[in-house]
Amino acid sequence: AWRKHSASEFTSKEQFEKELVRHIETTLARSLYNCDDNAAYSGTALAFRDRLIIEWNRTQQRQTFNDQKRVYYLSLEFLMGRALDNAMLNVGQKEAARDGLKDLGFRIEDVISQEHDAALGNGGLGRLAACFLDSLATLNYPAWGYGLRYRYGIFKQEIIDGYQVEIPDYWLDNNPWEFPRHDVTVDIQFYGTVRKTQDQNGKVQHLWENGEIVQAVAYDVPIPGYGTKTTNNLRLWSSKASTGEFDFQKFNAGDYESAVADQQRAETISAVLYPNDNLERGKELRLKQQYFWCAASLFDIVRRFKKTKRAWSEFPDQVAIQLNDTHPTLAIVEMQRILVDIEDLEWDEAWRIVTKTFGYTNHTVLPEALEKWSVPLMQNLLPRHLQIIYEINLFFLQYVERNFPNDRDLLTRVSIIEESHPKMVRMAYLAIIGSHKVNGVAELHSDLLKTTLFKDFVEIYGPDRFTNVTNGVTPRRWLHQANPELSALIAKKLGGHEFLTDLTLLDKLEAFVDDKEFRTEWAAIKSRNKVRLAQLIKETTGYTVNPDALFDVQVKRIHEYKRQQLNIFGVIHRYLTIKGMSAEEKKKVVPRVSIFGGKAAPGYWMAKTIIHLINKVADVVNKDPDVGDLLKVIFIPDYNVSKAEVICPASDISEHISTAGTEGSGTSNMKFVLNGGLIIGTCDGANIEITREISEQNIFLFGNLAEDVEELRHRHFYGEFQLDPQLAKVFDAIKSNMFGDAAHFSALTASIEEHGDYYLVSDDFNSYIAAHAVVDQEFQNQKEWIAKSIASVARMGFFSTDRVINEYADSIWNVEPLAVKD
Ligand code: 26W
Repeated sequence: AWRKHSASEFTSKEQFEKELVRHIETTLARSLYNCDDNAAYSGTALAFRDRLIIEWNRTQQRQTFNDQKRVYYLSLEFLMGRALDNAMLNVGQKEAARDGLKDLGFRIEDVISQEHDAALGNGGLGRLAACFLDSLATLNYPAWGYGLRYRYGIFKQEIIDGYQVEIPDYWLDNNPWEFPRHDVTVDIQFYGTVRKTQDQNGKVQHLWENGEIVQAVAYDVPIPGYGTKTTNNLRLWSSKASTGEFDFQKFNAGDYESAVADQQRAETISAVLYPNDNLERGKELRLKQQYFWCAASLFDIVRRFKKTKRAWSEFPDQVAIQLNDTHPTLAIVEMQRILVDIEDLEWDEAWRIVTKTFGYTNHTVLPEALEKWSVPLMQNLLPRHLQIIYEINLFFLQYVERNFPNDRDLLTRVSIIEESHPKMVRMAYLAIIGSHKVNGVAELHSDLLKTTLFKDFVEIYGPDRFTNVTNGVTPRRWLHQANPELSALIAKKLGGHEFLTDLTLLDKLEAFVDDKEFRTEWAAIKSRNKVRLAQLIKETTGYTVNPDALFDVQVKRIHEYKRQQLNIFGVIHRYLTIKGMSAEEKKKVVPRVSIFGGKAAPGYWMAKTIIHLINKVADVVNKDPDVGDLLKVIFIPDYNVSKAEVICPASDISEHISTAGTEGSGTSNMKFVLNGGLIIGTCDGANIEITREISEQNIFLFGNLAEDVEELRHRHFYGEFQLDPQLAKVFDAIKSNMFGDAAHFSALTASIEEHGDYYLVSDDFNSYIAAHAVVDQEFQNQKEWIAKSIASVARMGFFSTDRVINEYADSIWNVEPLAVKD
């Protein structure tokens, strides 16, 4: 009954307005007469937050009462983006809010865009975690995310004189979406020593003592499902100095300065997201972050389990923990420590529980991304954990020795400890040994894991421990929210929005591929989305672009393996070609806008050089009267989730052109196709499965295959390298200082010409240029092009994270959704 009287559960414009005004006048203490977009945003957010928190509470009660197995998703990154629009759509009251805001003189789009992105992630892995949370809630799974509450998210990128400049992203001021839980804290220990003793029964015990204690404080973020009452929880930990005795002693001893320094050191743990994508640097603070977050999360999970008073053997029936890459691998060790050192279980029983509980997802095969921690570092920071790792390794190597006698090489290869100087702990191996399932994120990637990186482990454990779960994206944010017009058009044709929760229903669109009126509407929406992107380009770069030109987009983290350099060399080739044309020839050129966006890790010089080159090429090309509207080059600064929501619906083609075998999956490829853009790409990651679904007719594939890469590299190494002649012309142009001092770019050209072209830019250049020629050709037949666009969208049903989550639930977690009645 109390439910009906809940004041904040508005379902009409009038009720929403009442809530909005109440929050503006009382919570924010502002007058309606000096209320700007920002205050309107805060008021609207607070009104929706009230709703979410009511549903959040009910969901938690329901899940506790039901007492079934829960999923815990451990991720060091959650790249959430904005929350308000998502909350409005998932709760189903966006129109009430739109009308209410309009009454008060606001445009809902302006209000929504006041929100600061929650950017607690680098790229693909962090955004995947955010899409998973959306699907978990939408599908009513009892699931929590666990992460770190960084004070600074991924840096903001400015482009100054063509160079990337990093600005700290301090995002927490008046963030209405988090709830501090000052009563939910966990003390976390670092450093110290291990003392071996015996209990009354003579059993050996390990006491980890005299360490430094840091406190973890929980902050909860409600995660609403779409069209359901389920509102799950994302729990982020913030670090704080412990209020324990130890520190008070220092205060009392008058050592004020050192007490304050301790406090600062404690708060530093959750201060900043490491901005490296695919590069592990082995910094102590990063290991501290990992342990702090794993230990706090496990304490929380175990505390919740213990309330149920079940036997420990039932733990894996109540708890599934998924490791998002190796970053949370210490959770495996911490769990074993809790069971053996604190709960007094026998080693073998504890280990059975651990391995049944954990699953590990690998996202990359790049060697420089594989986590290894130095043994001395770990010895110092986590002495007991290192002992446990050695113990796990001992039992594992004994098992291997029993099954593969006298294979010393095998033992050396698979040992968790690499025998280098210093010795290193191989986190991926630890994650495999401590989990019951290991998965890759696209078919090719999972196959490569089995045949290369983890080959020995397939031998040891058999193939069943290894599986594939191809990535997806949430259609709520990446179609409905990002592209409301297309979502509405599809809903009109299919008779409702059911496709948003069953994306395979999109296949019904295929029936309309030949419907002329439908094609016209489809094309008109793409056009308007391009106009919207052109406005963003104008606002962020000052350049005016022609929305009728072919929009060619590559947005993602800047990395040599993703090959933005191939793209910009292709652009230079196009520029030189146009410069060499007669006026007659120019008339046949398809006007193009080449759009780039993405951040480089601050210490990644080659990536920064690529950004610099793109911007210098833009400077020259965009003001060259010989070229005019035939070619424009744009670098959109500070690419992030909210910009992606404008960019993805506006491409004609997008580029997913990694060296074959290097990209785990890619997920923006799915976002672009889902929004009616075609793609040019290599046979890599999920491109291969996208091709299988939408057919080869609808994608522009080029380049060498993964199976040929090793041999090509081998040949380069033995001096058989021949620079592609068209690429040579591009390099000549760069070296002629056409784009400013060539010295700036010499590392980039040399990496190809002189240092073995590891990413096969030259090998793929010719076929890349040829593929673009086909793109130009086909773009001129707009009727066919739109037909391809519609047919592709119709066949994208597979790439929803709803399908992905159901696969994890069935084949890895063994969890059921919780039925929710109204
Ligand atoms: C330790 C440094 C570090 C940081 C981040 C190493 C590795 C990472 C991530 C694994 C990088 C990442 O985001 N990988 C991407 O994950 C996506 C989601 O599965 C895939 O779609 C991308 O192909 C993959 O590059």
